[in-house]
Amino acid sequence: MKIGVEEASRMIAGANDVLLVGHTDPDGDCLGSLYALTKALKDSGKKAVAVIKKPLPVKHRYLADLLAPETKVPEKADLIIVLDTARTARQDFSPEELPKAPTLCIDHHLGEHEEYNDSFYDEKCAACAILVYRVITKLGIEIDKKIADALYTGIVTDTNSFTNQNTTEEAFQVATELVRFGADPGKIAAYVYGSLSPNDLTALSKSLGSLELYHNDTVAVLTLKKEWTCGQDVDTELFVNYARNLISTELAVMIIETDTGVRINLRSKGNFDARAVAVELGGGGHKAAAGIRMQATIDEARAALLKVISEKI
Ligand SMILES: [Mn+2]
Repeated sequence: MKIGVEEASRMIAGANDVLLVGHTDPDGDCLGSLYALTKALKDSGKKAVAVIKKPLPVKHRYLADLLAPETKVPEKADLIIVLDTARTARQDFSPEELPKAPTLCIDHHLGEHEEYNDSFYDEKCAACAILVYRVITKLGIEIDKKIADALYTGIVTDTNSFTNQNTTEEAFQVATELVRFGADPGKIAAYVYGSLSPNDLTALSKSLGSLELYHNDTVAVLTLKKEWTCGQDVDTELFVNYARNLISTELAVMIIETDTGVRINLRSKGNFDARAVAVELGGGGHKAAAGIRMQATIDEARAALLKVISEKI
């Protein structure tokens, strides 16, 4: 059921022992939202624990004091808060791995929120961090510098520095408020965009060499093979933007080979519905930015994607 900020805040105010969980492969918005709400609830005197499965990416290590990878999930909670996803299948910890407790979803994706009894969602909102900002403000909890930095991280990453189609007046307004509360845009940008390793750049250069263009150059596809990553974790989050930034591109596709198949990032300049393509292949997201995971080879994934794109273009 869709609920508003008042009801979401009432649910949180009535709980003393809160467990917070994000989505798999958490991004800056997910991690910033998790960090900010956990710290705000702790500051207000509640027990609040955020659980993540994998270590924080290097670029978000400034959030490490509250977000350490958990191997053991607490056995009890009064309330579970799921952040930045519309689907239980996308949760970093599945419902089966979590204690039984009322669950509140706070999210900004288009999707099947009916899986959650209580969902505070707004798909027009640029970042989940903005919804978390509304909740913290409603609860009357002070936003200190650390919470401000975390929420600002969510907005700046999900809007790609205020350049994506989802960048709204509200995104600027809340970002301005957060800077007033102490968020440091220069420092956050230095971490988020300036933490690449030489291996990341080597992988990027190989990936750029894989560029393929379809449909009169309006569909740009990049791939990243595992053998190009030298066995290391590569920060691929921004690779897809190089394909999007081609003048002719309407839809950019990044296919990344993983241990279990492929991960696919889709970015649209606005005319093409990236989410519609993702949903056909079991993924989800937004009109301008969507993602899919498939148990497939790069060649199989490319063929499946091009088939769906041909039907929709
Ligand atoms: Mn988000």
